[in-house]
Amino acid sequence: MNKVFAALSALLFSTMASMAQLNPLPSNEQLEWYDMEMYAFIHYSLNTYTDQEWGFGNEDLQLFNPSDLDCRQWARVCKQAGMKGIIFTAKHHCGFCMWPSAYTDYSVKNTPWKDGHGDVVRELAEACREEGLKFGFYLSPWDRNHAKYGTPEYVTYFRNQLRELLTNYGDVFEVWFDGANGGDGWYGGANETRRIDGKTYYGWAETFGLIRELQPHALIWNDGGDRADLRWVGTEAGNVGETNWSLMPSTGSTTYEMLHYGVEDGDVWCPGETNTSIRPGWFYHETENDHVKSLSKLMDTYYKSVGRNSTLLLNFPIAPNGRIHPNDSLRGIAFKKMIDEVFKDNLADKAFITVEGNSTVIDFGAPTSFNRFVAEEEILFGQSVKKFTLEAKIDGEWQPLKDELVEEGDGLTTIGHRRIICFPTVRATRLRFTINESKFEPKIKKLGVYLAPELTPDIPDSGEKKSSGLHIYFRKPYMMMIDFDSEQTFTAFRYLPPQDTKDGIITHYTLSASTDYQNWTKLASGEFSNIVNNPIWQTINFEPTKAKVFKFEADKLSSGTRMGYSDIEIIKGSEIMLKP
Ligand code: FUL
Repeated sequence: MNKVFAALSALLFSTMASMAQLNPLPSNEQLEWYDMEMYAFIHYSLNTYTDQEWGFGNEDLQLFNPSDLDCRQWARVCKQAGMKGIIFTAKHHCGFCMWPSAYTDYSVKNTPWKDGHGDVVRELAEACREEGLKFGFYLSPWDRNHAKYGTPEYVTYFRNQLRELLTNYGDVFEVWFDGANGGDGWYGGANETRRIDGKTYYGWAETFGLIRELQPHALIWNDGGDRADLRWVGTEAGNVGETNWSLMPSTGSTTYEMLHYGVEDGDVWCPGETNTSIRPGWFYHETENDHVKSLSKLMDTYYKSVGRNSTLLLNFPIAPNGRIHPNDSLRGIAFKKMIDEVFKDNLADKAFITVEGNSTVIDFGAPTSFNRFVAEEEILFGQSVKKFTLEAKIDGEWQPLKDELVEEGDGLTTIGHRRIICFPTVRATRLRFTINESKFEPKIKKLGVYLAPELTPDIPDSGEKKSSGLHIYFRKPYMMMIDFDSEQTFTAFRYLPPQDTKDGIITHYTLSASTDYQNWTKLASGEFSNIVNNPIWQTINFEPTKAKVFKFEADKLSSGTRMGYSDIEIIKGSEIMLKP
């Protein structure tokens, strides 16, 4: 071995060893996981055929008979959308198993699909291997079908299923245990409510042990109990905190703040994975075909996940025919193209770079336009940076830049694996990046400066709607929730009904708001007159109200069973909308 190299490696090892005592470090699997950047969730189950998000556990097995199920199509679409792996709902809360489990009758083996000889998990694992994607699965701990749910016998059943999935389908990169646990369900006909303690009931230490033994390289995502390898970020809206530490305390309960921002002095490396769906729901609903997230929204999600020291787990639901709907696949592919477009040309590569103390100056030599900045820490040594600043030299003056995607402060705090800062386009000769505060000597691996194209509705496949920027989800088919990152003041709510069908048009409504998801204030209720014959924008004005979440309920529909919408807008501030 080259002498200099040997000396350097020895130094590196001793530095790493001494730092390991001070700060926790990521595992090799976690390092590889960051590099995946984006991977897909796939939600598919009996729910797909009952138009539900959560099945009760007694849904008819005869419903599962897709005409055209094609896991290769899923894998191809995901790959083209830039996804490096797929996590599949092998079993959702309804308990229906997408593989022929030996431990239950409630699985594909008793459906008409392939006369009971099919195995979706196998077909998908094989398709992933063929496309060079990693494979992982979601196994819901909560099982609304199982008669013994809530007793120790169920935990044995759960682990038996885990063993099947970990041993029969090749390498698994991630195992996902949903945090939704216990509540009402069919439970073998008992039809009752069962509560369990998600922290203790499943015996996580032993359950994790099984995974470590059978798939030592698999990462465990867990939100219900013992700290695993990856954490939830506290929301399904598609964003993690702009300050995002990859550390957590190894024991104890977690709060939203801990999940969303990580914990600076945590004693274990447990990075946040940002999960969200490409449409409002996790499962497919025909009424959502026009509500696939726009390119702007997906880019915003990318910046607020991959650009904030996290990864993006983006869900693609499967349609009843057994394929990803073209609206989702086209948007997913357009998303990947846009990411490539934004990051194709690193302006820093052609610039002259100097380091002056804690500052790095990127000198472009001539006025240059840019609107994105990227910094990466060498996290092999831990996560260090606590605060930095960015300045652009415009017309001979240093001007401070801030992250335009944050609501408070400048957003220039932690870096970690990758931090992307977005700001309006500036034309500057130089860019100065200064680290003001860090936990220990920081090591920056990469800097980047880019000029992203502006996203406008006229970009093909952009899918822009006013509701694109909102986080909308359904509690029930007639109850829409819209939540915001922070509490804000609002003055009006606007609803554009479906434009090409009368199904789902809301004729009578109730609108409520809350700051804590518990105490609700009714803002308005009433009738949208003549909405069926003239389906135009409807405006509900109300007194300026502080809210974090809105609940929009359909008290009556013109026809159909699920509320529909073409667009939604919520007006902030004191501006009053005029009734159309
Ligand atoms: C949630 C579940 O309850 C949803 O149905 C979905 O699977 C999502 C990814 O996690 O907690």
